[in-house]
Amino acid sequence: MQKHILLTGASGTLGRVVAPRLSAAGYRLRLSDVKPFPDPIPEGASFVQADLADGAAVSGIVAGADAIIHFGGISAEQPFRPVIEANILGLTHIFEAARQGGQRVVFASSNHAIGYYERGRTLDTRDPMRPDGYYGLSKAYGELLGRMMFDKHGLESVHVRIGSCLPAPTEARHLSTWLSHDDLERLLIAAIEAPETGHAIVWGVSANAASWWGEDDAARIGYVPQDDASRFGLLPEPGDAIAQRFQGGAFASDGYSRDD
Ligand code: NAI
Ligand code: 15L
Repeated sequence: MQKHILLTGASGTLGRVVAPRLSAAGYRLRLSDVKPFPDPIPEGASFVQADLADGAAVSGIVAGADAIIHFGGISAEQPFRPVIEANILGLTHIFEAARQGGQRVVFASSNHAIGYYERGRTLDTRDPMRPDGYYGLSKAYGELLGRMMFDKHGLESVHVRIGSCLPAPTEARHLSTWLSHDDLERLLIAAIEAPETGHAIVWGVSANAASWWGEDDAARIGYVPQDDASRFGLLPEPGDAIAQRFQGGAFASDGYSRDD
């Protein structure tokens, strides 16, 4: 039987990439976003406009789904108040609704949960998080919320710490952080189809030769990346010295005020 998947943030950059791919892969999709879906609705899918900050609306879109891919929310550094509404409150509504319905949550976390590690240092997912701003902090909250929901209620979740998901890498940092669209699709399908995930954290990254990110739960959920940014050769290094120093790049230098 076709699985019924709720995809939040469907009208955003990555939502528009994965909606037609997951539909073509045989999933029945409920797309949702606070903004209208700008493309033709894929076959067999439906769209419901909803604000993640509205708990009743979130309960409505989650009801009846088999699993949730949660892309919705603010995806860049912003002041704390808007981040609270969309990311902290919105994500909590998603997990609370999933707790009622028992749906696995696949959460789009971000490399900005660890953005203040220096480049070149190899991390695994057990290294302490070092968010590079309020946005990254909201992703750290999401990963911990998933941890609590599994420990306390047995609710499964897969936290995908996405690097830079783009059609192709465009700058030197992406040689380490790139996630191709094909690998994103592989990763989401693995996260949905894995028989058991518990609380899993997976680097959302392709098999880049220059990766900074090591051990995670990829093998446990069956994610095998196939692309590698190194085939794009040398790329430019934009940004200031702080952006070039930290894994979070421009997010790490945004508002940086240390005198060092
Ligand atoms: P995006 O900003 O293009 O899309 C996010 C969508 O969420 C937008 O369509 C927006 O309208 C919707 N949204 C925002 N606030 C909302 C609210 N209160 N209620 C309902 N919907 C709301 O972001 P993108 O690039 O598509 O990323 C998708 C997810 O992946 C985001 O959670 C982002 O943080 C995460 N991510 C993306 C990366 C990338 O390389 N694109 C890297 C790391 C993480
Ligand atoms: C993210 O978390 C952002 O949502 C995305 O727009 C990119 O900036 C990405 O990280 C990145 O670090 O390249």
